[in-house]
Amino acid sequence: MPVPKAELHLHIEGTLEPELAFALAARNGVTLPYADTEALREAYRFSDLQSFLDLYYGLMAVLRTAEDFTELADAYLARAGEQGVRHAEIFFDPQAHTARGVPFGVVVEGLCAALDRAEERYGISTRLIMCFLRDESAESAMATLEAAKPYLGRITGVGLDSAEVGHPPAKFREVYEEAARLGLRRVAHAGEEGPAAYVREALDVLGVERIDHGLRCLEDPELVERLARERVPLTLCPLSNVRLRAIDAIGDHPLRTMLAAGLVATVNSDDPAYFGGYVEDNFDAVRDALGLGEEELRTLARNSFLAAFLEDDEELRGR
Ligand code: ES4
Ligand code: ZN
Repeated sequence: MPVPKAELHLHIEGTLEPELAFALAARNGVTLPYADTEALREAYRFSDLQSFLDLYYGLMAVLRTAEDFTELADAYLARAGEQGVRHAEIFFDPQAHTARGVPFGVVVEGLCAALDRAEERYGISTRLIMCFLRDESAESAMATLEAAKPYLGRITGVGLDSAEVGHPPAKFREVYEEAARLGLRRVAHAGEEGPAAYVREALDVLGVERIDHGLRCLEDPELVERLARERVPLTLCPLSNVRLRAIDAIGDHPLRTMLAAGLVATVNSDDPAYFGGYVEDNFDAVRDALGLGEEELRTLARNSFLAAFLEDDEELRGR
């Protein structure tokens, strides 16, 4: 039985498995530039973040209707339940859909139809976090936040994802200020491919409560000390780091060093359909490669509930 855990770094579009992609393509009359699911899987050999993002955004062409988003989310939640997930904070990329003519409301209503049944069907509580694409303009992010206003009852927070290098957190200062005024929780990807300085900037300029990835914080000992002291959770994604070549091999993952430094590390799956495994597969991979014991695995699971945007009573149930 997998240990009960919260998943805090999961892009719903990154759960699109090749079989569902082809089924949706057929249903929606979309032609994919791959002969079949096998040919598509063959293309999942990434050299860096951008090479992944190009394929990831391309494949989203098959997601068109609210039902498509419902099916996508329901398939993820079913698998997450099998992997011990009791709480999931789910990222989505509204701009990747609105840019293709799929309205914000269609995406949110589609996702929520699945999320609303998750507690009853799979025993999973859920939250939605909308991410801004950092390689798009701050104006586009602000317009997306504006488009979200009718749906804020369903959205817990904002995040920042996509191509990191050259798009520092400070570019989105005003957007995050407005998000805070609206009562939204704040997170951001930082230190995945970008430098430790981006992690610092996400904390100081955007006021984020968690850092997604944060791997490169290790290049700045003072920052590591601060993250540990302030108990800022890091949502690590070990299999993602290997597939996107942030590290050479799973055995090189610095998770052990991070735990020893007192960092509130969590283990998550990022884009499981693309990176070779869901969250328990990530736990298994680091356990086997780094020789983690029961104690460390329990700490990781406990950290996931501590780092979640849950109310106190919900957090206790999770543990
Ligand atoms: C992402 Cl692994 C990763 N990094 C940044 N942005 C993303 N969006 C989806 N997956
Ligand atoms: Zn991510």
